[in-house]
Amino acid sequence: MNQPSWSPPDASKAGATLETFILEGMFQVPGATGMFTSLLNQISLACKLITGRVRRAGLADVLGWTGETNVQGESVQKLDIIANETMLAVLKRRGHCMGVASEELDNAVLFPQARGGYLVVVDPLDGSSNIDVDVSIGTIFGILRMKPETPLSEESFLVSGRNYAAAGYVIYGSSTVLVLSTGKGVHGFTWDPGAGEFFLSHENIRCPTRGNIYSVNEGNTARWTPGVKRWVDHVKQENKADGRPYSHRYVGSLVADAHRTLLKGGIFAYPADKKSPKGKLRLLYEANPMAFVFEAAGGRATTGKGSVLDIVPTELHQRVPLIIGSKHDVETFEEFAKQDPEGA
Ligand code: FDP
Repeated sequence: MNQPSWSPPDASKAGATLETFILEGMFQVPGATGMFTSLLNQISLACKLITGRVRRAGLADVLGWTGETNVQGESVQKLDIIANETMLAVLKRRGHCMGVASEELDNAVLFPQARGGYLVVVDPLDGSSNIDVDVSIGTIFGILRMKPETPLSEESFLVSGRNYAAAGYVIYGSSTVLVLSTGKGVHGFTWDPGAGEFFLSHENIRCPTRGNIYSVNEGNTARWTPGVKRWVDHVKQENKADGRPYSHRYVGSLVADAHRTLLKGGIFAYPADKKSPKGKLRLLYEANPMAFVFEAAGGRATTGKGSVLDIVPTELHQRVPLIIGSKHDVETFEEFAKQDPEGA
C-alpha cells in the first residue's frame, strides 16, 4: 500500500489551554486551595472580554477621549474605562481577590468580604496613545500575596515585586497573546477566537542573552543624563565584532516594546529624565510585572541604579525608571548609568 503523502498537523497541543495549564500547576502544589488558580482564570477571562472590545472598537463607537484625565494627569480613553470596569467586575465576582490597584483609579478598591489573601495590580489598557490608530496595546497585571495576619488596606499593596506570586501581560496585537509567569519560567498563550480559548503557543520563553535592537523614545534626548546620552551613542556606533550599530524600534506601548524585547532580545529603556526625574512608568502595575517576567525568562530589569523588584513602594502610583531586556544589554546600560553623578 502507498504511504499517504499528507500527515495531519500535530494535535498533541490541542488540549493545552491556559486553563488546563494553570490547573496542572495547581495539582503540583500540595494543599493548594484553588484560589490562586481561580484568580488567574478570572484575569484571563477579563482579558478575553477586553480583546473582544478592542477588536470591535471602531464599530462600537468606543474610540477616543472620554473628556476626563486620570490621577496621573493623562487623558482617559473610552477603552481605558471599559477595560478597567471589565477587570474590576470580573475580579469581584468570584470573591478570591481582596483588592485591586489600577492605573485608572486614584485609590485601591478593597473587597473585605473576599477570601484568598491575594491582591491584583493592573494597567487595564496600556499604550492609550495607540488605541485610536490600531497599533498594539495591552493589559499588564500582577498578583500579590498579602502578608499573613495583616489588615487589608491600601498599604497592603506597598510591597516589593519580590512578593508577587505571578505577573504577566496580554498583547492585543496581530494576534492576542497572554504571557504569564508564576516565577518558574515564562509561557505564552495565543488566543483562538474560534475556540474562545488561549492555547499554549510559546512554551518556556527565554530572553536571548543579548540582542541587536534598542527601544527608547529618542525625542527625549535633550532631557537625558550624560550617561544615557553616551549609552545611546554607544549602541549606534559601528562595531562589527560587537554587533553594533543596533537597530531602533519604538512602538510607544510598553507591552508591545517589551514583548518584542522578550522574544528577540535587546533592550527597552524609559530612563529618568529632566521632565520625569523619577521615571515615567508606574512601579506597581507596569515596571514590576515586566521585571518579574524578564527575570523569570533569564533577562534583567533595572532602574539603572538597582533592581526594580527590590524597590519597596511608598505610594500606589509611584513612578520608576525602567530598563528591561537581554542580560548583556541591560548590564551595558548599567555601566553607562554608573558614570552619572549622584542625583543626575
Ligand atoms: P501611554 O502613555 O500611551 O499609556 O504607560 C505609559 C506608556 O504609554 C507606555 O505604554 C509607553 O511605553 C510609554 O508610556 C510611552 O511614553 P512616551 O509617549 O513618553 O514615549
